[in-house]
Amino acid sequence: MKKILVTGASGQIGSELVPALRKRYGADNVVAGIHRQQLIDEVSGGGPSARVDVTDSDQIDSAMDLFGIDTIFHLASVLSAAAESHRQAAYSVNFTGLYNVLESAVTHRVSRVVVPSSIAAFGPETPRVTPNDTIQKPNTGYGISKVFGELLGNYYYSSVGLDVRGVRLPGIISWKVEPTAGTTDYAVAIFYGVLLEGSYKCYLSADTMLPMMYMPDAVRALVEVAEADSSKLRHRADFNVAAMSFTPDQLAAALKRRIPGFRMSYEIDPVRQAIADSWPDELKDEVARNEWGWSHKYGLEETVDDMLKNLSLKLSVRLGDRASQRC
Ligand code: VAH
Repeated sequence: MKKILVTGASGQIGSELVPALRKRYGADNVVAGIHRQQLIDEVSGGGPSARVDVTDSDQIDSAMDLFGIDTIFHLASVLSAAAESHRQAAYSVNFTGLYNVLESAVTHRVSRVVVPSSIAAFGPETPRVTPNDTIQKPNTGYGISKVFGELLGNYYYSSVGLDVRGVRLPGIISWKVEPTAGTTDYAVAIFYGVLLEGSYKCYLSADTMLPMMYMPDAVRALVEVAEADSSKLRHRADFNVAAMSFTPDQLAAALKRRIPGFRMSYEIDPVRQAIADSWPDELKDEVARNEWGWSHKYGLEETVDDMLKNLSLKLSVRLGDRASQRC
């Protein structure tokens, strides 16, 4: 892995994966691929970037040629809720965009492609506590695109000879860049609500159990699966990785233990509630632990403490002031 391209580098995960890869592989060796959104300063000022609209194979090829890319982390995607209301855009990015990236990788003899999947790759018939290899049948456009990505990634490995890997990520919690139009985003927005308003109105029901992961663990999972010894992998683009599972009510309780005056309320969004209800409660990740040594480091308590510490600094909110406030 000498010259890396990250597509979707302006997104929630890309904004933190790029700096982590630059620290590990050298700032000049990691190209931030962007389409519409702007890069955060840390990414735009920290190394090379390129316009990469994954629906335009010529733009991908140009970036590959210009920088001599040998590894791709393909993060560009239209997320779950947005994909339900913008089907054509989601198809272009999530299906055609993936195909374009894989074909360009073959043409340019790329050594490795990492394509993240998601808990969205599972559906209502999947066991709630979800093993690595089980029935999928997602009922969302985004989830179908994730199964497509897993199957196409495995096909390009087994039949085309391209080394494709991927992990099924839970909902990701982070403080640097807010997620866009996902279903698990409440688990990030709630922290802005607790610090700025002292309250949060949640669009998922209080008992909606979902697998979640703190960003440092997610970035490490993507880097470690990319660096894993190929000879030890029996799976490719379809590894469950887990860290924690919780409900909005459990997250609210953890926040109230730290900020007693915090008020949680609920106004259900039926679209995102239906999406969340189709997803697993918990992922079993012993396959990733056995094949490439995955292990998470952040549980709910560590995540809440680190989020409050960093987000209060980002928002210039004195955490002590919030914590001392009563109802
Ligand atoms: C979403 N945050 O909500 C993304 C993610 C597992 C969920 O794919 O769509």
